[in-house]
Amino acid sequence: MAISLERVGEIYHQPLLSLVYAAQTVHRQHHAADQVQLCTLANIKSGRCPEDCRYCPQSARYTTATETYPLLTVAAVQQQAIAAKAAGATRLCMGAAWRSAPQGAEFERVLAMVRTVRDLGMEACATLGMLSAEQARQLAAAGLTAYNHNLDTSPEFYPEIISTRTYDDRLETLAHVAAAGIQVCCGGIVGLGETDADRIGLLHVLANLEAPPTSVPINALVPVAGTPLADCPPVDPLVLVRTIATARLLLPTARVRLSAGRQTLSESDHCPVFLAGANSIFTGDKLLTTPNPGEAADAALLARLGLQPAPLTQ
Ligand code: SAM
Ligand code: DTB
Ligand code: SF4
Repeated sequence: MAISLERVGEIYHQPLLSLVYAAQTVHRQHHAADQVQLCTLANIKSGRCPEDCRYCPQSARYTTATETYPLLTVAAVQQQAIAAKAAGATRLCMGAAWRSAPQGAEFERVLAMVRTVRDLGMEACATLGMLSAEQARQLAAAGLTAYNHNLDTSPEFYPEIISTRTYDDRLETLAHVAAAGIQVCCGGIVGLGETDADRIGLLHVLANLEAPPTSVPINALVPVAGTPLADCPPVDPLVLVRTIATARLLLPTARVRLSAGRQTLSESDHCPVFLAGANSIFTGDKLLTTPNPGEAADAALLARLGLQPAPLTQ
């Protein structure tokens, strides 16, 4: 059932405590209250990306201190998956700085990576840029659990952030992913200079996708020196809370992932975000290229809040 933009705005703008209470109520109807899914990122191909996403340290258009390297070997990714699993992660998300997934030997190697991660008994997610329908089918056949492809912000604000591809390009790949039977992982970023209306616009699109996302990463911008958004002010943690609570209410059964940007959130800042319905995080000391809290800090966070790592569900 389609939900109107106006209704999403009403949900988002209600008094914060009422919003969080409603989100937590819905959360408890569909999820274990004190469990959080642990996912780990592997940057399988770093930097030199032809796209111009203004937030991204991996775009070739900007001069950043980011390490660049070509596609890793299957063995290297297997090692990362084993280490992530030993640290409690149940999902490995493999990211590549491509505009579109390549054809040929490199794509075959990615398929082998997916099979390797699945053979370890982990969920496998990939984010490789745009996909053809055939590539989506091949990833599905290799056992890919989910494909991450973010819409980032509202359709109106999108051209201010990325000029080298369109919102419709993104929607097309999401349709290929869904048609292949792969779970859709799709979310966005807060702190890009967008307004409440843009956050509402993104959430409205996500809630009305033909195949709604089963996981929704909400990133807080990590400002990186050399990118056009390097000087964006830090996002208000309560904006993050409002965005996540609205996502929880619109997509009750999805995993809502508190993604990039946790490094600058205190333990106390994390608490209302989980209360708002976030039930997944990225663990490890690195995201793709930027720092993340790391194993010891996250173990302390989970212990302090009494949260348990969620067991594998499939
Ligand atoms: N190149 C592929 C693509 O863009 O779809 C996959 C990798 S890309 C780095 C994955 C996502 O990371 C982006 O869609 C964006 O939402 C997020 N991201 C990238 N840089 C970020 C930053 N500095 N802060 C927060 N999120 C970021
Ligand atoms: C997502 O939404 N966030 C992750 C994952 N999907 C691929 C990536 C965050 C990247 C943050 C910036 C960096 O470390 O390069
Ligand atoms: Fe490339 Fe993805 Fe970064 Fe955009 S977000 S520049 S597509 S790696």
